[in-house]
Amino acid sequence: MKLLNKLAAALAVGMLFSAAPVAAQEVTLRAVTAFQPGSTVARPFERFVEKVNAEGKGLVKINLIGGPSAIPPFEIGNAVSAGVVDMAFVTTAFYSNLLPEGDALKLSDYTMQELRKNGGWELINELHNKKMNTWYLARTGDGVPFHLYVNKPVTKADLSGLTLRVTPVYRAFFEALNGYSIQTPPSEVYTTLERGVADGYGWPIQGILDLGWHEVTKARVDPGFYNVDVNVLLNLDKWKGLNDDQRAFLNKMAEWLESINAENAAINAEEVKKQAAAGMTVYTLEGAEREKWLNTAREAGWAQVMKVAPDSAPRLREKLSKN
Ligand code: 173
Repeated sequence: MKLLNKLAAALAVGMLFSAAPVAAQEVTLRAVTAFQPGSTVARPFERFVEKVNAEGKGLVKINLIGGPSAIPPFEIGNAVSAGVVDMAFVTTAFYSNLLPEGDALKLSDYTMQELRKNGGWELINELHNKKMNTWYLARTGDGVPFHLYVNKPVTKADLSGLTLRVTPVYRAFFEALNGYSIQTPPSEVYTTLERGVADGYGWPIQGILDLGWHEVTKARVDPGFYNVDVNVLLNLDKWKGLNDDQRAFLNKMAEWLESINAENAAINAEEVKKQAAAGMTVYTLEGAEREKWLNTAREAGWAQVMKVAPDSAPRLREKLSKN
């Protein structure tokens, strides 16, 4: 009898284990990207999705449901925050309504690898957790500067008389140099330039040609400024609902995604060549004008973070900035 009881108990336990959700059950994450599918800015995330789906079989699958035509770029932060999607590839400039101090990421003087060691990532992630219910999984765009592109000459660190298409990335900087700014999503840049509604726009060094914008752009202003941040965010409840293996796997994939930021220097150099080959010229600011350009970019950027997020700005500057 005792033996039978033991056997029954063992069987029950066995059944319990086999009936319980198996640790290795695959989760499917619905993802959106804020950038034109196939374009240079979107590619790192697309490669990430391919890698996760190839190596995560039985564990994690990403279903990329679309780009900016699925969810407008400035809505993507809300969508991932509310769990309408599980994962988003989006820049902080598109979710400044939820996390105004996200502006500080472009001002970072450290690589993501350094920020993961010096506590910078913890602070960034904590702000994403608390203020927008997301987990900050990874950042691309490290080592990619932004530039001003123009159809009128810029020979000094002075943008008086120019109307410039912006997002929150560039607004404070261009306005500090007396430029007049209008905000549009990337999808409206071409027509804004074609119709002469703007004399120029901000954009990273990468991606001008695949968007066809060289057709409506005469020149680029050098030097570039800031560092692009395009981030992989997960809805925080979704992240917490994953098991340890799934989280560990995604962290490993995130580390890979950030490691390919090292490719950016070579991609940037190629883009410079492509722009020249397409007939775009360059206005290069030098000496005191260059200094003023870069100092204004940095100081106007931090002043803006201080204005919109006085609580977190000093902590962010301490962790992210070398000066
Ligand atoms: O739309 C933009 O100019 C912008 O803010 C941005 C940010 C990161 C990458 C590409 C564009």
